[in-house]
Amino acid sequence: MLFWRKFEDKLAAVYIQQKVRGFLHLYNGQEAVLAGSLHAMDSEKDRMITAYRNHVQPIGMGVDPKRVMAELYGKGTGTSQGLGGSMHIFSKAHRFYGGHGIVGGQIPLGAGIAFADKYFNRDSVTLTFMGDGAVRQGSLHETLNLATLWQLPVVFIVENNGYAMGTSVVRTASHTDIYKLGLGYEMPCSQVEGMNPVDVAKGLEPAIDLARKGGGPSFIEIKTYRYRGHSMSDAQKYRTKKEVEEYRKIDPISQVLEIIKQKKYASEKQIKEIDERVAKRVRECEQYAEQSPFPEDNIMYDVVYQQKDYPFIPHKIQ
Ligand SMILES: Cc1ncc(C[n+]2csc(CCOP(=O)(O)OP(=O)(O)O)c2C)c(N)n1
Ligand SMILES: [Mg+2]
Repeated sequence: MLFWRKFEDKLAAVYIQQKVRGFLHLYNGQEAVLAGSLHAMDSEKDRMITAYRNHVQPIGMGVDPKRVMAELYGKGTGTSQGLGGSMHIFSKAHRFYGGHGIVGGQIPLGAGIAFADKYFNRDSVTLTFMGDGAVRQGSLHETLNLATLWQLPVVFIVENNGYAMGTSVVRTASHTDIYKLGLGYEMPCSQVEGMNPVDVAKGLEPAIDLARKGGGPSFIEIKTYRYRGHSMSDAQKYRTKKEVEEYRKIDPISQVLEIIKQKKYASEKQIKEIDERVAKRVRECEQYAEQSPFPEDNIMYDVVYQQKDYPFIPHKIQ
């Protein structure tokens, strides 16, 4: 979690220097959701799909963080050869399916991936993440209906961080217990505290087990919080500094550090070494991204069209 936090702090810094362009949505504060999920899932076979707040999930799934940083820099060594950018990290090899900028767009795709697993008799489970804003999209309801009907091996996970851009959940929902949306589809559903990875793991394990055993989908709401703005261009007029400070008091990294110290899982010296190792790895990612070349212009013709004789291909830049 510390590495993810520092990795994204670095992204914020290089974004201000305009080395990373476009939008940048950071995950700071929500790390326990990912840490708990990774613990609960089977790292050998399960899959993950999420929205655009997607820099650290692929790292958690095993993608080399250098390649993630290079992708954000738009460099040819990035996960999508620099053509995806911040919102579209993807690695089929690591079973991480993006990275989606259309709010709620990943929800039916997550069910589709689960459909393929069921169809081919594979016992993988797909964790399909979405925000509290995404649950107001019609596609959620179409997907929940079919996922239950077909008993797909998928867990729908709502990361309720309280806001969709600048709009709070209370301003857009007639009821704020988002997990209850699952009741309408007779799907197991529950609400989980999301600032501690242990709570998250315990909340997700039964749902993942059920999906793997053929028991169909679940709908889990995880209560979390983001410290930074929606994206880097957010003046955050919709919330108070005090509110952010209150959540920082239950910061997932501090909570875990406290347990490590109390239970003497690591000495002060070892903790310091971890801090140094994290800082070094982040520096290595930055250097790699800085030193990598931009992709060749022509690559856009090679990556868009599968069909080899597509009419545009002869127009390749000479
Ligand atoms: C279909 C669609 N509508 C609107 C937007 C603009 N938009 C981008 S992010 C966002 C808010 C989504 O909030 P939430 O689902 O809670 O995710 P969070 O950013 O909190 O992680 C909106 C409305 C979009 N990208 N796609
Ligand atoms: Mg949100």
